[in-house]
Amino acid sequence: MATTLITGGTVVTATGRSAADVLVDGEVIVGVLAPGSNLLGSDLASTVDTVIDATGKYVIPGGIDAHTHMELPFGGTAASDTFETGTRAAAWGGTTMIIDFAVQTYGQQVMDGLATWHDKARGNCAIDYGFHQIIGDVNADSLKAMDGLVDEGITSFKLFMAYPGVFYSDDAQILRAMQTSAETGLMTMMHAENGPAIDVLVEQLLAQGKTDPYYHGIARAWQMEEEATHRAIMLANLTGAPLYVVHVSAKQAVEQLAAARDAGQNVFGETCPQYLYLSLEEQLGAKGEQWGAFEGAKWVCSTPLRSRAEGHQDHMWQSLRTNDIQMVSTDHCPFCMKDQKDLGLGDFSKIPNGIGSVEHRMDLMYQGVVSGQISLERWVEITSTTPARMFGLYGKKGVIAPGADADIVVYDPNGHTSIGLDKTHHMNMDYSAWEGFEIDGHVDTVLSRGTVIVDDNAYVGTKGHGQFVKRDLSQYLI
Ligand code: DUC
Ligand code: ZN
Ligand code: ZN
Repeated sequence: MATTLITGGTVVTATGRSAADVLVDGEVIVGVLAPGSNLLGSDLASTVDTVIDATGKYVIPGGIDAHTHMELPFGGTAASDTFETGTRAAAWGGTTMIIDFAVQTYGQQVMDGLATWHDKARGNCAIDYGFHQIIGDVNADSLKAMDGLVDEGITSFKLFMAYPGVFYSDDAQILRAMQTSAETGLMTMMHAENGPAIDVLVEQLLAQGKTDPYYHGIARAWQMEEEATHRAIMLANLTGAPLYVVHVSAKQAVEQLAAARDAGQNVFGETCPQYLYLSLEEQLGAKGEQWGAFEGAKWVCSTPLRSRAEGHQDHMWQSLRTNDIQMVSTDHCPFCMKDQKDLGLGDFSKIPNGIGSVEHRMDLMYQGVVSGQISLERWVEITSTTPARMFGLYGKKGVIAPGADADIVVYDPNGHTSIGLDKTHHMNMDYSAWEGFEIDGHVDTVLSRGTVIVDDNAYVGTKGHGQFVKRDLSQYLI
């Protein structure tokens, strides 16, 4: 088995940083050594197969993006990244594991939906992957099938309080699914927006001729997110289900989560880079040369980008510092402008919802370290360690420690990354939602289970290297 020594770097974990060398044997980390240690011989560097010089750089556990939608059929089209293109782009950006959402559609058996997702991913991924299970049709069969998910290594499922007629679950269905969650230990993940009420607002806005992407953000008002978040928390409280609210964007929703957490409830929240950096005014309301006011379609996602004037973005950064929000995923759900987003020209409700970010999450969050929003250790925590703990991967993933998979990123704080379509862009999209963002850092080297897959601005990985990872129950419960 090949041995690798990553030497001279600063190992950063969720709890601290230290000068240390990392020894990898095959696919796993076998030692984190004080620099110059003679324990394993006087010149370890000459006895290993490969030495990676990380002098002046950070050595961190690979990113875990716990919320992606590769190839998701949605909005009359399908997310434009396949497992092959999406996981390769993730690798470029220092993410070494994704957890994607397998889908049970209405009328389908849960295990058939899961099998479809295995077929999409198997043999195609550059990095390791797991699945959450979307339950799009809560009924007696699917509730029974949920019992078997843990054995499949699927320890979380997602329900939608939005998208009536597509993925929507009503309160009775949510209650039943949460009862199963409480019994089995499965984490309930919730898309918390009041879909039926949003649909009324959409209809009214369109009838008034308000058809531009900007109105997507008006229809999906923060009250819709706060109300649904509160309702989900109450149903979880009643049933005892652990609850994880996905893509939180409204500060009022955070307050609901914080109050429940303060009261001791197992309630968690994730946000995404778009809710930290982008806004209703600047992006959804954008006007461009090519697309006019339809430019904003590039950033149509749900939950929507929120008003900067209302202070949601600042509040979200603060929530990351205070742990009222525990982690950052992308909700990577890319669509091209041409032939996909443009389905919604003249009707914002027909714009496929989603933004592509899987490639840039680690960089975008590192920029939060540079700008003083979060600490270096918190960066590692919210992008890798907590996702691992939240979704039953910790020990194997999310940490630099003996016995862990050698999913490692060498990150250069003196490097630079310019994000843009003609610069750093490996996602299968015809635009970048992050065009023009400049990052004061750079992903230099990425190892996935001991194999170098990105090195010195080159992808050297292989399709099919990534393996399905069975997950344990959450390790983050209080
Ligand atoms: N939100 C999105 O923006 N895209 C996919 C599904 C979702 O909930
Ligand atoms: Zn969602
Ligand atoms: Zn999603």
